[in-house]
Amino acid sequence: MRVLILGGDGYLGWPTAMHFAAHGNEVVVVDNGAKRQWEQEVGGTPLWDVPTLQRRVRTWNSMRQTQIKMRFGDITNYHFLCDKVFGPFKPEVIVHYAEQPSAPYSMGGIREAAYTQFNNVIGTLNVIGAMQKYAPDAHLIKLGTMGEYGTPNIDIEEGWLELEHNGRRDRVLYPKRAGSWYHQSKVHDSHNIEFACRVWGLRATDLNQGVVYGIDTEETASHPELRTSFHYDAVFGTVINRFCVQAVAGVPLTVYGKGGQTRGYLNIKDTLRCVELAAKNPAEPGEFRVFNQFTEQFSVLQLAEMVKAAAHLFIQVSIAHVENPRVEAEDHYYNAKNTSLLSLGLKPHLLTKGVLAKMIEKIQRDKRLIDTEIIHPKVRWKMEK
Ligand code: USQ
Repeated sequence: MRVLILGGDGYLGWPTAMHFAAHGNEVVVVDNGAKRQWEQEVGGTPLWDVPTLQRRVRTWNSMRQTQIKMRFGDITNYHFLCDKVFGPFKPEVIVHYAEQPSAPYSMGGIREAAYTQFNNVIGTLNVIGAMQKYAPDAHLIKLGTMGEYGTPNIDIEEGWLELEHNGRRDRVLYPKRAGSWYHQSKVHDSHNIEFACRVWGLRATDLNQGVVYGIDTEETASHPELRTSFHYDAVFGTVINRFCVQAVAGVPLTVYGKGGQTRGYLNIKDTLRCVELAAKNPAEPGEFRVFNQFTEQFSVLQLAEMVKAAAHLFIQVSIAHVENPRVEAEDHYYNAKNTSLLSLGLKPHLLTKGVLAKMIEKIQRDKRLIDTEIIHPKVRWKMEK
């Protein structure tokens, strides 16, 4: 397959590019290096230095037969996307990660909120526009988020809800109640993509992904210059990765508030497998399909206890209930469906003590690299007046 990876320099984009190339697909990655600028802006650089995308592509191409090609540019520029990417490459599969991915970043102020929504919503609109023009039969695999649903007091379905109202029935998009300007941007994307499928007959899979954790995939582990980013700061680090670093640094684990916040989680290796399964089993023309992409549900406090237990043989870990910088329910009902990817053949890598212990051990070897200044959250959901 000709596979286009948008956002190929990111935590998930780069491993996905290598995964598709390793399985014999023709891969083009696109990135504008924006994530590296946001890291500078908030002082949240990854634990291990990440070689430039150019260097990682060169390293991959020197080692493997299936080459990765790269285009440097911004997908909010429609002409770039058409003339340099879609026109020449005519992708069959588009995997779209090219978005500002951090909820705290988007809550930093109205500038950050507007930037996040412009970058994400306009970027995605350009992608569906270019698809319609150059690759109308291609399959869009869009990374959405479980955070689009929020924490409703009913079961979370996979994107759609069968509804009966005043004696009539219909199938509607599941109601959304996102928890940040970032999560809102993904809600807007979902609505725009559904419209494009309905009106232009495009085919799309919205992968509503949970919180990802992990350091390595098969390909990133194969050479130090092929590694992906691993964030632990309060803006770009996700909670399990952060807790593992905090355990090693000797900082009490930062459970926000009561810690009853429950979310879906998955290993980075499963992200790649889910995207691959979606690519091999495409949506039909005109179909807007939603898969909930997570393998397990945990509360934040459960996670902290699991990290503490996994670290316990070699480090003493304590748990702190810090004031929650976010506005979110800390004690709520949560029951989300995730059967679609399992029925396509996903075999989950579960979060066990062993997996956490391996992450902690690896971080421990480079403990000196941890900057404890970037661990505590500074962005608050309620803006200063
Ligand atoms: N949390 C803590 N302590 C911390 C960090 C986080 O208690 O030190 C809590 C948060 O308050 C939240 C939960 O852990 O309730 C998850 O937070 P997170 O920062 O790991 O994840 P989130 O902000 O939800 O966003 C991440 C990714 C985003 C993706 C999303 C999936 O950054 O790109 O869309 O996970 S989901 O959460 O399902 O929406």
